[in-house]
Amino acid sequence: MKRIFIKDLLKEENVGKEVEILGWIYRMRDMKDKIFFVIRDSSQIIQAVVRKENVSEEIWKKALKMQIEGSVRIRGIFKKDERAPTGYEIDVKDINVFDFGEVFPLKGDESVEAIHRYRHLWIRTRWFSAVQKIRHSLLKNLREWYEKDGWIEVSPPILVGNACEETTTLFEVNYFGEKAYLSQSAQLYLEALIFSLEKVFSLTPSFRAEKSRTKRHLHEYWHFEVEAAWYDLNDIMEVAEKSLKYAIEKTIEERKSEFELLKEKTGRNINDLMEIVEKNWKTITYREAIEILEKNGVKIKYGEDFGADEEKILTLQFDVPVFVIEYPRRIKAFYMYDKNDVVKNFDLLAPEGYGEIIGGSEREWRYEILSKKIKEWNLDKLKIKVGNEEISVYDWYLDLRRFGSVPHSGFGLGIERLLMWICKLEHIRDTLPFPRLREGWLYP
Ligand code: NSS
Repeated sequence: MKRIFIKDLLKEENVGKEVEILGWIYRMRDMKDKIFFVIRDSSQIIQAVVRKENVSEEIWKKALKMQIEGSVRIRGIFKKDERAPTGYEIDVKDINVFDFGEVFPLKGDESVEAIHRYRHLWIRTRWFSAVQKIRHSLLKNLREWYEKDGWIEVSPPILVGNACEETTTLFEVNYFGEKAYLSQSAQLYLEALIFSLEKVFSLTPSFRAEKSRTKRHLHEYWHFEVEAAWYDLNDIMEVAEKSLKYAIEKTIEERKSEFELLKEKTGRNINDLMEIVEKNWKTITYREAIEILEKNGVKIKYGEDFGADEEKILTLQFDVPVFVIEYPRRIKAFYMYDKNDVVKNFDLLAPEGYGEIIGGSEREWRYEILSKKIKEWNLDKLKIKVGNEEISVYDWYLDLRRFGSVPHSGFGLGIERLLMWICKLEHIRDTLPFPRLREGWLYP
């Protein structure tokens, strides 16, 4: 008999048929002369009833010995039952046990620490599986938008010799006696690739060693980055808005039942997301953002960066994602295009209090100005040996401005930040099976 997924079994046309499923015991209830199991596979759950009078003593004994998460093949008659959790049940004729299972250590109401200890088992939780399926669809649909729009996916390195963002948040690695780092961003490499491919993107892990322990910081996260020749700030903001809207809308269509499951856990309502996708997103300047914060009683001065608290207040003023543009040049990265004392950049803040999910900018493509900025940021002092030569680690990056430089722009999207908002999660750790959160989170 061919194996069938529970999701595909749950159909009127199968009523009365003998069926066979593979799965794990999700719940069980012993009623003396019957045992109610709920079986789960990767697709759905179904009730399975073992009636003492219907099965051999051997099967009855097996059923009694089963533990939560034990693994089985079950054969029986598929029936309609409105009281069952998914509307149908299997009247069991035979059970084939792969593993009875030991007493499962998780009950479902554990503390964060207890879950961490057993995270490798906790990830079987159904709502977590729903998050992973939504993640899969979001990534697929993002890629799809860029593919349709003519972008090329490339594979930049993770082991790198220089910083893209702040040097203070690098993880150091020993590269055959040389100092190397884990990449914070593929941006500089993507910039090198636009001169031949023009529109490129990559999906890579990025690493940040910052000590902050917030609900939205990981030390390892998945970074979706895009870079395009001839694009200015407005062009690249349009790309961000269009591609996100496409990916979110399509994911909602494809993952209705996962969102249904999630709604009970996190309260995410897909109608709210659809409304956000249908509206135009907002743009404000950094200066306007400061004014909004001041009006809301926040003590902040022009020139200071926003933390999670400030971003939260800002996002609550709007019912759509908001692009904050033109930050003071001193609080942003050296590679951003100078426009007087601000840079041509944007942060995209997700609504409902979530805050930054994208950081992007038009890049400084003028050789003289970039060269000066690298000195001003003290980055010219960083050297690397290439053959017998000792050169500045940013020399190759400056070369890009010496041989056919063009205006160009790009951004980086934090996949876990996006997923956290889409799923309405409270903490970023539940976007990944094995999050790297802080010391002690290398297990499992
Ligand atoms: O530091 S960023 O704001 N920008 C860059 O790295 C650029 N070099 C990207 C580019 O233009 N190609 O990070 C971009 C995004 C940010 O908006 C967050 O969504 C995410 O990366 N991000 C993080 N997610 C989770 N945890 C941490 N620690 C984190 N840091 C950034």
